[in-house]
Amino acid sequence: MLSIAVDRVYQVLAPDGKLVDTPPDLAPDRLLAAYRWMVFGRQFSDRMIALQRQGRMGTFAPLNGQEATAVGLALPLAPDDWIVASYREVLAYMMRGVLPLTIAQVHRGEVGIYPRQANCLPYQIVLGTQMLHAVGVAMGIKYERKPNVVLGVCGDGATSEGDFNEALNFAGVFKAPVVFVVQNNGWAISMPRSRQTAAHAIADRAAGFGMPGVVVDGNDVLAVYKVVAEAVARARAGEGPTLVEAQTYRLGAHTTADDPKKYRPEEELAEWVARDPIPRLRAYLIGQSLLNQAEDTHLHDGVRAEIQTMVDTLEALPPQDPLVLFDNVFETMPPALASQRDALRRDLGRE
Ligand SMILES: Cc1ncc(C[n+]2csc(CCOP(=O)(O)OP(=O)(O)O)c2C)c(N)n1
Ligand SMILES: [Mg+2]
Repeated sequence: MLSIAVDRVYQVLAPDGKLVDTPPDLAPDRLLAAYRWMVFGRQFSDRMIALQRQGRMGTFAPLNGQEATAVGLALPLAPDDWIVASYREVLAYMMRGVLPLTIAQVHRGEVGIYPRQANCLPYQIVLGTQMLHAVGVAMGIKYERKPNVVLGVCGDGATSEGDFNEALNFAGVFKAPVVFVVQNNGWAISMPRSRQTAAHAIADRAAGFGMPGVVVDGNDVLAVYKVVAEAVARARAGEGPTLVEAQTYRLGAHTTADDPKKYRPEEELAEWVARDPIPRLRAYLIGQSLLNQAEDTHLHDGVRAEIQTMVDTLEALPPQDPLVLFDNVFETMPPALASQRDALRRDLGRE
């Protein structure tokens, strides 16, 4: 079993940044890097929303408010571990080496290629499917007797999909080296968490799959790190999967095509603004003398400049050749797809 109790929401940092439990053994440079990634995620998300509003970007799913979960789950992984996730976790993918430019390209409707060494499968939009892929990768690792672990990540809504349940059941039976993380942000578009399961907590469902379940404060990056690190160590030691429920909240809309004011109470948002993960970690870092105001301003400016360079690069790219759509899917293209590609080529006037 895990050392962390299941019957409460595990926390290391209170919302004011004060310690309520032992912090993880993370060197100052890693703590600062985690903070910078969280700031990066917030600014990236804000910029993507602004670009979409200006007609310069396609639909985007903001991650504002969920930065601590994305960063906390990626932080304990070894380079050869894997993350198999969904549209809300692009920040975790960037930490693995997927370029923000690539993520932006994908959201503009282009084909984006992840570096092989990032060990991320293309993020899924078909809810819950990625949990099966995660278990598949984990079983491959097990057969090959490699020492690696897979993180499968989905939202609270995805837990109602058959795929989620099949994935956890199979992983439990075969002790796949996988950690399941549910980003419970309280909502699946306009559907509240209470409609996904009658269980008290999503993590309580772990018992039915024969694995431990933990509830963690998803707005506390140190707590997410500790819980995921322990679950990863279990999986690596051959002890099987764990279900981690990270309780968080999306401060913004489901996507740029949604208006949460139509279905979410204003007071709920205010409650979660007070638990914002970024000021929480900043208060801790300042309290530990690892960051001061001038350094924080400098860090924010550096992130802003990096994102501006990314946008400039993106907008200077030549239009992508539509035929790229057919590449990178099959090692040997099946005849049906080849004939579709040829038809498009003819339509484009390129005999
Ligand atoms: C199988 C499937 N059904 C429905 C949808 C439409 N859809 C897209 S996002 C979403 C809500 C997902 O909620 P949740 O799993 O909690 O993730 P969140 O968006 O909150 O991160 C729905 C219903 C989909 N993408 N895939
Ligand atoms: Mg959700």
